[in-house]
Parts: sequence; structure tokens; C-alpha cells
Amino acid sequence: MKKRILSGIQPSGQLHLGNYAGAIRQFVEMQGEYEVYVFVASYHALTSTRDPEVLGNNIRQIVIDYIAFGLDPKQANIYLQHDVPQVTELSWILSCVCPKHMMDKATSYKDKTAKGLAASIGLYTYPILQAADILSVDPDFVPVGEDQIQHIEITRDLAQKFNHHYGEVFKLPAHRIRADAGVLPGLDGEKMSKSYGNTIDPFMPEKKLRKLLNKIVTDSTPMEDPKEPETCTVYKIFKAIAGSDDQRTVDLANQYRAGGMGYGHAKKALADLILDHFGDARKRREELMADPGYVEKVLADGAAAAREKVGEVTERARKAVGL
Ligand code: AQP
Repeated sequence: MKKRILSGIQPSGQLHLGNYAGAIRQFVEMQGEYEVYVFVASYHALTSTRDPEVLGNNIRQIVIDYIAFGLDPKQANIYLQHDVPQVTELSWILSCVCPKHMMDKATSYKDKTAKGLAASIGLYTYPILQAADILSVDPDFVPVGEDQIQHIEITRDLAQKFNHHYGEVFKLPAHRIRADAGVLPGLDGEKMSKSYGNTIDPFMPEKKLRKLLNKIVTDSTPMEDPKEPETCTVYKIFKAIAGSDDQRTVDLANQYRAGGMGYGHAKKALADLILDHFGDARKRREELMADPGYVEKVLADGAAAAREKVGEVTERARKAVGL
């Protein structure tokens, strides 16, 4: 029997290279070999998005982009979190075994409120809802970016606490990180993040994309001097997309170290790489945008599969607690 994976992304803005490098690329690589559940974390996005129209558009766009990036609806169950409302029931059940200090320790709440997000209870407890999302389909692995490791550990802790008290109800999943992905920096060198306004969208029109890449913050080393690639945001992004062993990455690193190369040149190389790497995805996205019926069908099928599996797990949890 195939092992199962689950992961999701919040529709809190346009998907970016960080989401691709840390998460989506893994989903695509694992489909076929694994049973795949990938969802759009619409309830989670309520912690940051208060405009209903924006939220609706983001949700639809993420589904289109998942498929454009290479997720195959024939091999992956793609669904919307709010089409499977039992996850919120599981979230409540888990919140009743979650000690408050577990949430106090979660770093993303501090990071996000420090960046100006409203300090809501939803944001504070979102790792519990995330645990419910994950545990609800009994996955073996959760492919995520490095920044999410703490949340997968919280998920395991909560499952263990629940199982310890009520018996073996939840399966303990492991996180899966892509070997050389790391946390991708954004235009300002901080973690690339939808809500930080520092993202690179690989689907942007070419001219806009090139202009945007010119904004990546670099240091002031003069053109003729040697430069250190590993501390440069442009190079880090290039390496994450092309791969560390790719000849183009090796050549670019050599150019940095040799001197005589300006950052403008590296930014141009990055733009060329993105346009090349995502060439097929960009075309597929155009086609999908013109076919809303297909996207609806994918979501209906995905929701049906997810509801069946989540229903089973919810029933187990209900019984265990005495409901
Ligand atoms: N910069 C990144 N580098 C590597 N992986 C990343 N991920 C996000 N940013 C990077 C991975 O993408 C998946 C989706 O994450 P999410 O949208 O559910 O939440 P997030 O991690 O908080 O992503 P963002 O873009 O930063 O969204 P906002 O700004 O709304 O919080 C996860 O697997 C994550 O690791």
C-alpha cells in the first residue's frame, strides 16, 4: 500500500518561489509514489485576510497554481479546507488536550504579530487547527518548508497527548524537508513570505519580473571585487531553483568569486533561470485560467475523497472521547 502525504498552503496572497521551493516542489516530486492530499488552507487565511473578495480570488488562484506547478489532479486529492468542516471539529477536540504553554512557545505567532498581523485568538491557536488538518487524514509524511518544522512537532506532541489519554487514535506523522531547500529569502533578505511584501511570483509578466528582481537587496561590494555567493540573496534564490549541483549554479558561484561581475548580471541570470524553469508552468496556468469548469471539477473530486478519509478519523476521535 502506498504511504500517504498531506500538506497545505494558506491563500493569504499569491504563491511565491519560497512556497514552491519549500513545499510545492516536494508535492509534485512525491505524487505517484505516495497517496497525496493537498489542500488550500482557507480557514487559516482568515487570520490575515479580512477582504472576502480577495480571499475568494486567492483561493481560486492557489488551486490553479498548484496544478500549473505540476500537481496532477489524477494523482493528488486537491481540496479546500472549508469543504471538509470536520477538521474544525477535530481542532476543537485537540484544543481540549493542548496545554496553553504549547501555543506560547510557537514562534510564528510572535513573528507574525511583530510584522503587524492582528493578534487574534485564531492566529494564536492556528498550530492546533494545523494539527487537525494533518492528523485528519492519517498521513505518514508532511512535506513542508523548514519554517514549519516546529508546527509538525506540535502536531506530534498533541497527537501523543491525545493518544496517551484516549488510546491510539491518531497516527504520528513525520515532517519531510527537501534536502537543499532551506528557508528561501525574499527581496529584502528576510524569509520570503506572502504577508511580508517581499515575494517573487514566478508567474509575473516577464518585464515586471525582471524589474522586480532588480529590487533584490545586495551589498555594496564594487563590481570588480570578488563576492561571496553564499551570503547573497540573488545567489541563494538561484541555487534553490536550479539546484546546488546544477552547472549553472556552479558557474554563477565561480563568477561571484572571480570578481568583475556586478549584481545586475546575477539578477539577469536569475530572471532567465526563472523564465526557463517555469516556462511550462506559465503556459499551463494561462490555459487553466481560461477553464474554470475544470478547476471546479478537480475541487469537487478532491473534497469527496478528503471528506471520506477525514470522516473516518473524526469518527474515531469522537468515539474515543465519548461523543
Ligand atoms: N520562504 C520560504 N522558504 C521555504 N519554504 C517556505 N514556505 C513558505 N515560505 C517559505 C513553505 O510554504 C508552505 C506554505 O506555507 P503557508 O502559506 O501555509 O504559511 P507560511 O509558511 O507562513 O507561508 P508564507 O508565504 O510565509 O505565508 P504567510 O505570509 O501568509 O504566513 C509551507 O510548507 C512553508 O514551509
